[in-house]
Amino acid sequence: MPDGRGSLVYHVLTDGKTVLPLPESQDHKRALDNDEGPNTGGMGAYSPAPVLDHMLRTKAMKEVMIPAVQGMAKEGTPFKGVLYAGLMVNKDKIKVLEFNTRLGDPETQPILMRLKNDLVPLMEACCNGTLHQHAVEIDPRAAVCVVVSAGGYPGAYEKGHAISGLDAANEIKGTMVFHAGTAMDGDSVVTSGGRVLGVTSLGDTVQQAIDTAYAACEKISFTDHFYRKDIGAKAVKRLSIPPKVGVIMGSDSDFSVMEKALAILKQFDIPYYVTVASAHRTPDQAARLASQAKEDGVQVLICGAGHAAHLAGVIAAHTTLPVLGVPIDSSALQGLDALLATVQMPPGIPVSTMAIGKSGAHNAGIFAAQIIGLSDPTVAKKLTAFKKDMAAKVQKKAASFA
Ligand code: C2R
Repeated sequence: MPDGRGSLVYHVLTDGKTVLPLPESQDHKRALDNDEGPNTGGMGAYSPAPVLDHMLRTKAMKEVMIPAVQGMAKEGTPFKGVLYAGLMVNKDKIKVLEFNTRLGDPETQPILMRLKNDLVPLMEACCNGTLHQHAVEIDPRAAVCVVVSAGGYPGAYEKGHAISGLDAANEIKGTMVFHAGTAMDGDSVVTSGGRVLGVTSLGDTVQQAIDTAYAACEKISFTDHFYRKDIGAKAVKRLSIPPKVGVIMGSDSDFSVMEKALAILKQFDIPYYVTVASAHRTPDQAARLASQAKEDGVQVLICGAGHAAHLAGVIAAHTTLPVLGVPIDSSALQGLDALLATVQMPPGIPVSTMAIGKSGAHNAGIFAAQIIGLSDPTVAKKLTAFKKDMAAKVQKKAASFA
């Protein structure tokens, strides 16, 4: 199972004040399949990158991109344009590898395929300081770019070979061939660089985008051309892992609390899904999620809701899986209403109720890990290490008072 580690590229547009995220993108630096061979400028990319889920995307904005833009403004050197961050994800943590002040290649090709806006007005708004008047519209589909290179790249390679099949590739639905190292020789397009073309396709799923991009690559030919055959394979692998925990929130407004549960699940490498459903507002969908969960391989459901929180109870009514309830402090009663509504279930419908708010969400994550740890020795081992680490931290605090 992928372990929640990975590097990717995150771009934002900014006028120095407003920061608008573009979709993340993951590139492939090595020349050959399975990340073998020498380093290159990039042999392909895909977007979205499943290693960066909603929680980490929010974190990347809050902890990296917005502070960077605000920091530069505060120092009297506001930055306007595209800010690129190379990020390293490690479970629930994000570190910055590098910043660039441009779009990256070939990460940009999938991003531009998913960007529904015209880029020019956005760039003008970056210059004019009017970015707050714009919203970035993203195509939810996946995009995959395969870089078609000259034989020998990243070492010595020949130039000037005629390229055939460009029109046929561009005619494939949802496909665009980006030129990187090409030139005109009379009427024909010839190679003039190492990374010659970025063949990029959209698909309803990552697999569909991969299949379409490779079908387009097959139309293209020039002397000694080559490309990696495994672009996007990591995303497909990651997406194929079934979730073991379902995290259901009564509203998206509960996210800042429920992300504490997600951080713990990430620390334990427990795959989860997170969604919004309401016993009040979407009762059929809530019931459907609950009845389906066990069949999908989910082992525990965590429900977070505020106000008169009926969510955990209704979910528990429709499943035999253990349900953990997190009362959320979103109402004038600061979570007491949600606590009573969640904990006071009638006999026959147990909901294991956590504390109100963030500490409850944190504990729900640990509790879910404990349930999974009963049949998963790897998670059980991590729980033991987690407890030891917690005890060591307390001892360190105690020592500071000695
Ligand atoms: P909005 O912020 O969407 O108005 O929601 C949510 O969990 C949230 O804390 C306000 C609060 O209403 C809660 N809610 C429930 C349920 N559905 C939404 N308690 C439910 O099904 O119990």
